[in-house]
Amino acid sequence: MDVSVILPVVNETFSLRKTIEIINNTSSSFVKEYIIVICKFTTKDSIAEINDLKKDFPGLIKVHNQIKPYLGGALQEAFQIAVASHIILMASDLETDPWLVEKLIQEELNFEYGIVTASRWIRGGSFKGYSKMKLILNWIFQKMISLLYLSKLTDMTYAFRIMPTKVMQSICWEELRHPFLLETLIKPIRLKIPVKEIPAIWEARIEGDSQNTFLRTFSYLKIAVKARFQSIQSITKD
Ligand SMILES: Nc1nc2c(ncn2[C@@H]2O[C@H](COP(=O)(O)OP(=O)(O)OP(=O)(O)O)[C@@H](O)[C@H]2O)c(=O)[nH]1
Ligand SMILES: [Mg+2]
Repeated sequence: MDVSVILPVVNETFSLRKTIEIINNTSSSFVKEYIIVICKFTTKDSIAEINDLKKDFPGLIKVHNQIKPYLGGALQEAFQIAVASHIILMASDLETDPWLVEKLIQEELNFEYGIVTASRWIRGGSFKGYSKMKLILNWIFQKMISLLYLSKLTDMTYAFRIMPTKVMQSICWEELRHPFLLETLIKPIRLKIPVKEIPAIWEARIEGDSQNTFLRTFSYLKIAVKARFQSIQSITKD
């Protein structure tokens, strides 16, 4: 087993570097490549940091300039170019704790055909610096989705996971914005790919701003309902 670590970047510099350095220190024997996805909004500072990283980690950094828009577009294209057996989906803003990558990989070693995903809601997980209002709505939303899918999973919107590359490459993806993060879990669930959760502590970023808007949370429901009832044939590329 080896991994392609996907890191979308808009305005991260030291957070991106720290992410890669920690993964390199804890899991380098598994990492085949870091796929850094940039777009036309990626800042000059971020590009400069990426160029330094290319020098510091020769042969390991693949930079992809996305064609499709937004975060979903960035990740869809990254899935397509990944060459390792597994994909690690995470962010470069330190809201996905790089110290947990080692654990994701270890868990996946015994669960190769399934998905191991991080949860902030199971015992041992938590949120630091999340507003009360967002927390309540997040909880309600998680309950709605797990009910809709008759699933015991507790955190289906936190996109911090390890997944088999072939499965991700065989699915027809739709969402271009942040709801893509939910789509990448619910479509594999429809395909009966087993999913296991491990606890994670989410901490608000200290660098840059989120590209997500709170109101968009509601558009996650659209893909949740659609993917729940669409045919299996229409989920896969076949
Ligand atoms: N290449 C690329 N990266 C993006 C895009 N949008 C967001 N990202 C990156 O993807 C990661 C996650 O995006 P955020 O906007 O922080 O979203 P989030 O953490 O899911 O949402 P919040 O809970 O609101 O912070 C960050 O590292 C962003 O820089 C995009 O359009 N293109
Ligand atoms: Mg974020």
